Amino acid sequence: METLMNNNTTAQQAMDLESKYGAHNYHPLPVVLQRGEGVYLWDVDGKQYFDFLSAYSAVNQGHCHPKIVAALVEQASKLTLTSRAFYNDCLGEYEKFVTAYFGFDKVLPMNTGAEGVETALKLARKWAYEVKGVAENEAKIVVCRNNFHGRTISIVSASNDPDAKKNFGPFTPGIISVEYNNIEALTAALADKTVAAFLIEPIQGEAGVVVPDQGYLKNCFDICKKNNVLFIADEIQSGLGRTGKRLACDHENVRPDILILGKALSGGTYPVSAVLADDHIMLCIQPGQHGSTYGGNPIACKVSIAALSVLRDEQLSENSERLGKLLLAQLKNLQAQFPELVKLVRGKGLFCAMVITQRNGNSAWEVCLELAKNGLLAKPTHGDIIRFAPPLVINEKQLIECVAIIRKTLSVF
Ligand code: IF1
Repeated sequence: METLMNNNTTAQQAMDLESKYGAHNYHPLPVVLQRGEGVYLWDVDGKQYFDFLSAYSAVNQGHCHPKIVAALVEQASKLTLTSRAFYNDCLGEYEKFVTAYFGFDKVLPMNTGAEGVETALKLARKWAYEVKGVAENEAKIVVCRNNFHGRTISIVSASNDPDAKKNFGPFTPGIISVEYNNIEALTAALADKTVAAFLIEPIQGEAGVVVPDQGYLKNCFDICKKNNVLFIADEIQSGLGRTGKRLACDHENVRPDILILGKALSGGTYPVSAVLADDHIMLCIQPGQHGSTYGGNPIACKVSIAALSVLRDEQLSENSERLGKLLLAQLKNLQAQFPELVKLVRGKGLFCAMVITQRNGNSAWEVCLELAKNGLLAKPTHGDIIRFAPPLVINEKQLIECVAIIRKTLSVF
């Protein structure tokens, strides 16, 4: 594959090594990154880029945020891992901090997003049997079509994406899928008394930043309450300032029964995820029934406190809300300017997407290659969608520069 910068052997070597020795489970853009700071990335040739993917919203606080890195380094030289067989002097402090931050009684710390989702599903099932009174092995989970919640077998069992799913069966039973943004479909599904929980991305990320109608989340929550069903929000991607509020659920004043966080919970420095719930749910899980070697380790705890402090102290949700409006307005201008090429733009906060008119089957990929040449990194999804999600530390001047890059790029197609 040709690199963006010609005649450079370092970049080509790095890509060749991955291709030869790594599993082929990804198809990256041909850019080999070496360094990051704030909204910027640099490749091995020293070329500078704006990052408009933010590692799928894990680096909301910007690359290598000095306060988060300092927390990581300080704790790494002191104590890294004890396992949960013993207490450590960081976990309780973190648990108090994160539960106060989001307003829940308890937290269960894990590492990756998928583990967070699995934890929430296990918790919901346990609650269904022990509190709601569902008959053994009968509990159901309702999910939305076109969801993305991760890649474990149970989670892909809830997917309808053929790539995510095909030939990974047999699948976990007890999952019902309903159309997203369709309140009647959810109402019908929840008539089943064996439903434990409804799992939802408040804004669907992988589906292409699909924003549901105003009021949909609140309606879903109310229907869940009416039917004694837990409302589980997967805010792994939509949370932590990305959509212009602390959580995407905050836009409709919905407080989920179970909240799943990941990605930016560590500002991109360490795998940290968390499941938050109140006691009447969380205490359904007792010692020995769930856990993880690394979950709640001292580094993760210190890093997460730093990452959440940065979000709050630097008012990144507010910046995302303000600049998100500007970005969406500018993208709408571009749509008006290039109506043949840009089919649709949408988004909330600094979580935006552009739908490209398909001409040769992969035009979003071609646009992303050209964007990269012009110094902006974004990732195509579903062949025709480009997400625009810069770190939330971006400022107005930088954002305007980025819009100019996008305009210049679109003009050559
Ligand atoms: C990959 C997508 C983004 C997520 C939500 C759970 C997880 C994710 C809402 C799992 C992960 C990632 C994973 C990444 C691609 C990416 C992604 F395009 F696939 F959908 F961000 F848009 N819930 N999303 O978005 O978290 O276990 O990965 O920590 O390469 O698979 P994880």
